Amino acid sequence: MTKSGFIAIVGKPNVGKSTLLNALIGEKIAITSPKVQTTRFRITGILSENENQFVFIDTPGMHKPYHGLGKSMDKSASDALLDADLIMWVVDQSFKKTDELILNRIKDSGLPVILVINKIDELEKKSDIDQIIVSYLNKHEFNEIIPISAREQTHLVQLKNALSNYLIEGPHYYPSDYKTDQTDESRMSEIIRERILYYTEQEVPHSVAVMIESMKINSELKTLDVDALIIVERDSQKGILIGKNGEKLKRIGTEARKEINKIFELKVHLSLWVKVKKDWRNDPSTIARYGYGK
Ligand SMILES: Nc1nc2c(ncn2[C@@H]2O[C@H](COP(=O)(O)OP(=O)(O)O)[C@@H](O)[C@H]2O)c(=O)[nH]1
Ligand SMILES: [Mg+2]
Repeated sequence: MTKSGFIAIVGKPNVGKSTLLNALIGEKIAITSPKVQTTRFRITGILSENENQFVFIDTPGMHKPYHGLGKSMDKSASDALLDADLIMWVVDQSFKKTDELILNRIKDSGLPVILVINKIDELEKKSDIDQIIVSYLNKHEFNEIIPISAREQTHLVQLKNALSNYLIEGPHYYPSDYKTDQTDESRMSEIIRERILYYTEQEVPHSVAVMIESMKINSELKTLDVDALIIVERDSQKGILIGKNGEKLKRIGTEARKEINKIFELKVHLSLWVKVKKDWRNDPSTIARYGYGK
């Protein structure tokens, strides 16, 4: 009998939700970075193993939003709970007052919750893990509590076994070789954005949107020609992105292309363009157009 389930991955920004998704699927499905609020919309990663199909929903971190984009990010995180069969709450430290927002939402959902303590590779002693566990124990009746390291891929088998107990008998939702419901355009623009996050600081990473303007197969050269548009909020940010003699933008383009080539079978030619669109993060139509409003 086959089993499947939608598993919402929730947690604060930066606890390692997207890293965990990629580790579980074994491919870069969602981009990751040390900067908060890297993930802007929900991303599905699908893992089919024998009779089990896990449909993971990676979400932007749940947080109190300050601008239009933040509101849409927080909403997509809480909406993910509506479609889920079970919740994986990822944390990387002891319970804090700021965890109450998430705690209340998972309680309201009434769904089974697996608490995942991530980044145990950073802890020095086993008793540090116990201390974190204890701080959550009286907050909720968790169905399971599992310490892992997404980065080092420790205890992921235990985690999958635990999750499989909460899958629901029935047909699989997706073909078994299907890994994500993201479009190719979305995966490419996210990879470009990941490189931008890596090379920029402060406001710039948060002010950037990337859109694939065109994709054309060049049958002579057997390449895929991709034009991508990078949108920023201010002229000064455009200058920072392009860099001296265009060097930074060139580096971003080269590294993004290499990553894209790993995923897609065709060799990619990538052209990047930068445009200023003032205050786009507060403009609902722009947020929707860049795919963050869904
Ligand atoms: N040491 C350590 N770092 C991790 C682990 N998992 C994720 N990280 C790092 O935490 C940061 C945030 O990760 P990300 O997956 O983008 O977090 P998200 O915002 O929750 O999706 C990145 O720098 C990751 O490399 C882990 O198991 N151990
Ligand atoms: Mg993320």
